[in-house]
Amino acid sequence: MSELTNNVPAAGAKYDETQIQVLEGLEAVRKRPGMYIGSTSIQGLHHLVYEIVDNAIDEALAGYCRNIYVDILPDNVIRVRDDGRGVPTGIHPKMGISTVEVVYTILHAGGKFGGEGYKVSGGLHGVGASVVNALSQWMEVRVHDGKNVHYQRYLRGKPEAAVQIIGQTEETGTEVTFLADDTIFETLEYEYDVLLKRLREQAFLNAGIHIIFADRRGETPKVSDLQYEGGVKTFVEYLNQQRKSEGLHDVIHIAVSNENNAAEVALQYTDSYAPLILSFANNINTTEGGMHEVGFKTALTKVLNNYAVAHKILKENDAGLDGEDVREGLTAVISVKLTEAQFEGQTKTKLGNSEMRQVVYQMVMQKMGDFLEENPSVARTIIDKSLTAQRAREAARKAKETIRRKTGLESGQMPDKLQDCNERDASLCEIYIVEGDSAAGSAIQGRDSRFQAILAMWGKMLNVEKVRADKIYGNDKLYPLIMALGAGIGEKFDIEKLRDHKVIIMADADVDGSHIRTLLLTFFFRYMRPLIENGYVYSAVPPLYKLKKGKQERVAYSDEERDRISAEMRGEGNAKVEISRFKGLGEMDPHELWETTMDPERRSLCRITLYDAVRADEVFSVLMGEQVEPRKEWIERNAQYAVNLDF
Ligand code: TSJ
Repeated sequence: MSELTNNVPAAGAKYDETQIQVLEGLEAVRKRPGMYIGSTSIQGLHHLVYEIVDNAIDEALAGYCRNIYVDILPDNVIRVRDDGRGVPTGIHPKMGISTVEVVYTILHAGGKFGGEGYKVSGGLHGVGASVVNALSQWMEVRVHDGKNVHYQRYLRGKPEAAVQIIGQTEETGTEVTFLADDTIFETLEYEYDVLLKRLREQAFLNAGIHIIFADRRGETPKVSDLQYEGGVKTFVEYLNQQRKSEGLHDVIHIAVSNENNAAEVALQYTDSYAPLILSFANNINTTEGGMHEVGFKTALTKVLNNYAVAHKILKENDAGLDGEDVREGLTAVISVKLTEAQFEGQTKTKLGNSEMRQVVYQMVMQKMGDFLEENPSVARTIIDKSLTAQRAREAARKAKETIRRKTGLESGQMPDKLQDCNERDASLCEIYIVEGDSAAGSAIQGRDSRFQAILAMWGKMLNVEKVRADKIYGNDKLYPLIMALGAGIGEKFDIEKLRDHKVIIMADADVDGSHIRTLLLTFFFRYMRPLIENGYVYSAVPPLYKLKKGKQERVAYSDEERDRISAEMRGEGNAKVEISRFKGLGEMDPHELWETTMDPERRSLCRITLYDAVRADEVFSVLMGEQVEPRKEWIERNAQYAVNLDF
């Protein structure tokens, strides 16, 4: 009772019941936060923001709110504000206390008191404001109802006092401010780019919504103004711009809706080869796909085959276009909204409602069919692209066969460019992928050949985003790499056969080095994804500076470290320290390279993991823009001297 003595119960008996519910609810959430927000990692932390913002988006979808302000304040305090109706401030009929307090303290209270209309947004777990409150050191809510400002503050979910009027106002809206609980979360440091990606997605999916997102932690605020009248159509244009693909026609947009559900698709074929299909159900990114995606893919294949046959582009006896053919270079966004969405799958991001397969299928058959008839030149462009893909698929199959026979892709013969190591237990082996012949030369001489293999790469690496699979197998850069790793590629990739459990990319710390790293990572992501998922890919961290004082020599991996070491070396006597910059790996002698970059006792390595493997799935090319980046995780020694590798 003690914490709540400030409250004035509106109806005594009810208040007691409510209190018990509150305390039990809070305890459950704080005891097992993962059950409510997935995890207590940075992803869980970001979920707190999504949960709150989703409430404001619901208000916007209900037609009562135009602007949503999201701010990261200094010390990682989050503030979300909308100009909607404001959470109702009256006494809740069932609970007997202010509805505001009900929303923020009772588990699953969100939405239940709301009126008609279906609630379509809702975070991954859709748990509501009370969960965020329970997981916050403190939270404050201010509701403007056009007359009064109602205020309540909570500590770890418990109200400090009853809802109070703290001022007058002519505006309406809800403002929530909170500081996540550092005894629950691994980190409180929000990543602006990650939040931005999700907020932008919401702005695309809910055309016209205006989200103003600002990071006010640093000296100069970073502000993004997100509003897209074109909705998913603009989303597709944005994706293509991000993945540097040229659209072959204007974006096609189709939509249907009835009282129970709504579906829309925007799509555009591009000059790229990989497909990029993003699907959403109730604004949640369904990375595992589901019924809406199945309906889309089935219908797209069928409607294009129907068109090709009807217009005699395909003859009766010709092989039909298959799914892969009609998706080559396609960028599409599928968005469905429905009541009672069922989310399935490992990460609960697969839509299970089977009625949505039919809804999307019917829509695509009908509306895409009509579109093709009305736009014969676009239809021709799409069919031609698919036919080319079909021929390439056939050619790729043959190429793979030939190369397999010619080069013994399955024979285990090692390429010339590989200097192998002696050890054969993969868990103890490392392979350095080294750019440039002189750097490779130093690496070969400097390495510990018992467990370190060196693969030399030279010249321009293939950008696998820009070619079809058949070009990969015979490529003179990739083929030795595939052979050296020994695990095959694509669907046949077998992590059990991998020959080295540390695959270390060693490239210069400059723009060219960064480019090579990006190309290699793109290749790994597209064709050897388990390599990244298992955490086997690393980036070597060469030093940036050499410091000399007489006979004494040291190296530094960052500007800060350079300054610190230089001060140390100078010592009391202010002796002269010569500082020089390493120009590149190529100019290091073997011994130097070993000591600074390859010796497990002294080097640093940066492990490449996907920041969020699930979300990254189909969007690596977008990722490789500057959206969500693979997490840079510093391991082994020197963890504190993080150098910006600029992926
Ligand atoms: F998450 C949250 F609850 F903390 C929260 C809610 C956070 C933010 C930033 C905004 C909101 C919110 C809730 N904005 N607008 C609303 N609207 C209502 O709660 C509301 C208002 C009136 C009526 C009605 O039927 O009259 C119904 C609802 C759901």
